[in-house]
Amino acid sequence: MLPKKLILLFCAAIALVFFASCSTPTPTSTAPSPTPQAKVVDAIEPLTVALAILNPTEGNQVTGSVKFQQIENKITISANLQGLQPNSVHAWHIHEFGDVSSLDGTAMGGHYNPEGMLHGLPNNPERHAGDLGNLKADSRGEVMKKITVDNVTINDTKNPILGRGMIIHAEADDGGQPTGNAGDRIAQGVIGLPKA
Ligand SMILES: [Cu+2]
Ligand SMILES: [Zn+2]
Repeated sequence: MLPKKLILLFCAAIALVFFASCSTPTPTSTAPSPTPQAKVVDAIEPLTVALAILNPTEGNQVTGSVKFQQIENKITISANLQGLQPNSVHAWHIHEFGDVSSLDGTAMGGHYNPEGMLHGLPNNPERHAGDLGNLKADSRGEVMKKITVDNVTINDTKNPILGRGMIIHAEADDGGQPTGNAGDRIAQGVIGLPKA
């Protein structure tokens, strides 16, 4: 038979362990947790496609999309728009910011111009990188137009356009300074990554 004193001591020890384990959060592991390893990718993974879905600014009805397809150093830009006045002509530009937070499109900033050029039409080597010239609507107020340029890339080092803004204007671009006298911004969209 164990002495009473020893039994009491044993019970006290058990109680102590029990309370200690209840009150102290138990670490899940005593070993230091491994540092999560970031996936290593190239600084620039070149993309070949981008898409801007255009929505009308306040008081306008123009909708559509602009697709960008890059093959080596050339980008084909395809506009597909609806809701314009029949046979009307409209400037289209890439603007600095892909920011649709203003109802009139002004949060998109000025023409995308990383090279510090003057404004111009696409046949002029002196032009903003974002100067795409004009679109002409057909008799139903629709546009299907493709142009190919070599002064921008989707996300490469030369004038990358991903994340910037696509704007359709109320008037034609006459090539004049500083921005072609193209009037209000009637549709806007962010140049982003398409799902497919
Ligand atoms: Cu513009
Ligand atoms: Zn311009």
